[in-house]
Amino acid sequence: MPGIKGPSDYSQEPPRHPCLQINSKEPFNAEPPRSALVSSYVTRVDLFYKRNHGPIPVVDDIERYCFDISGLIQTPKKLYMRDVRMLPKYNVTAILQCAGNRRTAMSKTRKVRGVGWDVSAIGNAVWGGAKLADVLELVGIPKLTSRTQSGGKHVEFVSIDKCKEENGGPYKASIPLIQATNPEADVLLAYEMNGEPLNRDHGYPLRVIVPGVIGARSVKWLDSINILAEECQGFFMQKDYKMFPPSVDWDNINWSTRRPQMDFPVQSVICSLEDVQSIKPGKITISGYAASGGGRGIERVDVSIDGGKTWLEASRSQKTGIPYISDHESSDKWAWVLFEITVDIPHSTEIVAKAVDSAANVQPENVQDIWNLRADANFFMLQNHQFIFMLPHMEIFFSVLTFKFVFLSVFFSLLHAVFWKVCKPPKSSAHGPATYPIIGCLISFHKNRHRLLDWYTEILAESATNTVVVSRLGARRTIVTANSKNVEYVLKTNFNNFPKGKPFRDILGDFLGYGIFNVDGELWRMQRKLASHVFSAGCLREFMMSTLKDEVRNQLLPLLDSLADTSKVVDLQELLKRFAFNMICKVSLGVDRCCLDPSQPASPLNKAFDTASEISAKRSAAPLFLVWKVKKWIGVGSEKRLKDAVEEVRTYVEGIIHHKKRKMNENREKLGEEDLLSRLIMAGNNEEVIRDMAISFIMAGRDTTSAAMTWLFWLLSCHPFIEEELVKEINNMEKSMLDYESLKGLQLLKASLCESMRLYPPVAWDSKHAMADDLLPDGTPVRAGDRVTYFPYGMGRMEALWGKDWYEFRPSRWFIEPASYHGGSLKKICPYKFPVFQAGPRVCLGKEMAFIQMNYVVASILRQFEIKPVVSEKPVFVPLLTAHMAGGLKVVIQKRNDSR
Ligand SMILES: Nc1nc2c(c(=O)[nH]1)N[C@H]1C(S)=C(S)[C@@H](COP(=O)(O)O)O[C@H]1N2
Ligand SMILES: [Mo]
Repeated sequence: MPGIKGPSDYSQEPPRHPCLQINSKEPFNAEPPRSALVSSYVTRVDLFYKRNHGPIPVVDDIERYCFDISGLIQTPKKLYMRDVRMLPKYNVTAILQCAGNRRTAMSKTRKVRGVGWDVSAIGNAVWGGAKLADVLELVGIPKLTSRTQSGGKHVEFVSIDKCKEENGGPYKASIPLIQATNPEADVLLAYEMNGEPLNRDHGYPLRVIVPGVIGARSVKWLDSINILAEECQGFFMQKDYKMFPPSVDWDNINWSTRRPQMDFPVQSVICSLEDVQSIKPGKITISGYAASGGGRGIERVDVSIDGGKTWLEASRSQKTGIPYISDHESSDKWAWVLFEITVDIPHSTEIVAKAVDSAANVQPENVQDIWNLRADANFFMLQNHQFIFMLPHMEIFFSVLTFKFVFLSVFFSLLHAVFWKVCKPPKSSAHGPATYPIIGCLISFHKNRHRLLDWYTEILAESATNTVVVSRLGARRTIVTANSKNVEYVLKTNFNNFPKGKPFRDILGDFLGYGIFNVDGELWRMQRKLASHVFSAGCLREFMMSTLKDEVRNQLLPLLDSLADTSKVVDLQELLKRFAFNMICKVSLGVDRCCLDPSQPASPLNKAFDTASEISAKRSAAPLFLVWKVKKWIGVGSEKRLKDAVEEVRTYVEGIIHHKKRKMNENREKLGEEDLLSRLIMAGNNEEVIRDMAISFIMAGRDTTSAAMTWLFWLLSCHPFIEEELVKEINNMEKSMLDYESLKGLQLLKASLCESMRLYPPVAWDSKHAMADDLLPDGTPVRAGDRVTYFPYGMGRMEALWGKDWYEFRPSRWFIEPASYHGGSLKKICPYKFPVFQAGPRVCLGKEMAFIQMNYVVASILRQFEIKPVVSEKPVFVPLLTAHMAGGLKVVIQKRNDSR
């Protein structure tokens, strides 16, 4: 058609709002955050979901733009925009909703295909345009015609965009003629959306709006209208957007047995609780939308705060000032209804909403019952389940522990295996069920057993989606991934399906008890809430800052001074480890240090921690899990020593708790204790939980930061230029005293630390265990019980994520403008691309503190001292206990000449 064309590539896409969550980039499919839906009755255009199957058409001359109406009619006609505008203009408030809305939730039950959508592939808009019934009168079809004289019964709308599904042809769809010619059905040829001309994404210059019917029939960028005897034979009418019973799957599907889907079913979605982190027990307001198809009103919305046992009715509304009455002429029949209810919620609960429409259709209770192959209009099937955790998300410190055990168990179960197959998805994993050819075998595994991390990194890099599936006869299937989309899915999007799982609880339970690292579900939520509350208190940061200053000034620097005087060789890693141990003991228990000097013996508590963690780690290293179980049962060998060490740690911590409690009782008025333990006690927790939490904190804070700093010092010794720049940055600081504010200015230092953790992450691997069958975003199927391991070490080394020079230590890659180190700003790096602090609900709570501590320590050392490693070979990264440097880092320390 003149005036408009459909491009064959994506070089001319319009600008879009950055808040949209992109489900597919080309073609562009995106939806807004849930909160955007309930924030207004009419959805903003820029936040309205966008659903495309090809590149967005381009109008080059609106004057010449026209469309044909032809087919089984007497007088075919060409219509221009001015002809359409001449007809009476109607404004119809109607939702547009994709049949794929909520497809993602659906796919959690069984595998479905298509672009994934959360709950926001829906919007409510005021559409302005001519009624199709009036337009069809122009070609001689009277109102309320079900069949033209020449046998036309359907109205087909054809667009101009080029769609893959139509083999490069245009998108098209049809509706029955009787609906098209019924003025009451309000089918529009719309040129306005919310009072503005349509924008390109939504069909400029002219689109069809079929109210009450799935969005797929509302064809955008109208190019022609055909009157047909049969419904449209296009892909989206015949091979898509149909519903099938659960017995049908992709192998036995017969598309012609079902009618194309038209009206959508009744449904409701809770939108207000998107940020579950901010929810606290007590009064909360639950709000969302409810809608039904075919112009049916919403009779009721029921909300349950006990998982469906009892129900409360929510209030419904549309336009302000007008009470909503379903199916009344004062309400917008094609629009959605917003609902709201304020409830008092207990600690943790499951909140569910369900809607009933004016035809008494009720949203079904269960996904499984009504699962359908394409998961179209899956809102049929889903009540809006939302699990509300009361806890802000984030794990304390690095998830060191998990990592160790995961790694060990993966490593050694691999090592002792007899049969191997390491499989990876085929490079071309476009569509259809992926097959997994065998690529690895016993031999290559054995050849690589000394460099397992790098070997994994290599096979992940070779895989098209940076994901491999490792399976071994009789053992748990393990999916190892370095794909940030997958990582986001496991750590956040479908968090509830990926708990740590029992395998870890078993191994670590004796040591960590019910500590936060070692539990899932309710127990975890409770502790997480408590911990994040404690961590977010501003005074804890102050306490940690003053402790840090004190420890550096009075312990670390004097020790380095004396070491510089003697030029003795010391293990910097051990020194930094002890420093970190002292810090964490002070901050979490409020007790004093042990000796920093590596040549002096460590404190008994430090030693007991070492023993307990080492033996726990070795458990998973045992060739057979049974070995340690048996040993434990009869209480011999390493298991005996573990028991003793755990006993010692526990007795010690319990002693501190008792002492604290006594002191707190003695002077009740002075409750302002600053350390974590005091806060836990004040929060009134069970003593065992307090003890286990404190032990978990210490474990986490113990030797993660020290490993990161050790690697940084080594990397700097290989890159003297960067060290020089760093020293400049530190000396350029306005104040000579380092404090919280000035630390934030040390951008190059922060970038260098990130860069060191990218290459040598303190947590090299971490795993979760799937509760139910699932599908990762890259198409890898997950079965219930599978282990899913994300791999920060490999991720830091993926060309796909960091470019060809990933192997280089180059802090400038963290800057927005790499050329200007000093004063430049750092890029925001997606946490799922760089998950060294984990990410999502269990993200490390101590992340900020870890950075403050590392910045402060490194800056304090660098400004006064030079660290000279005494060996020059490349150190070895051992990810077993913590990701430390094998054998430590032996250095001599010298005073820096230009130090202030
Ligand atoms: N020409 C054309 N029309 C189309 C589509 C398309 O890809 N091309 N997608 C359809 C689908 S599946 C939906 S859900 C709606 C989405 O409309 P929106 O992008 O304006 O929200 O448009 C429909 N009309
Ligand atoms: Mo759609």
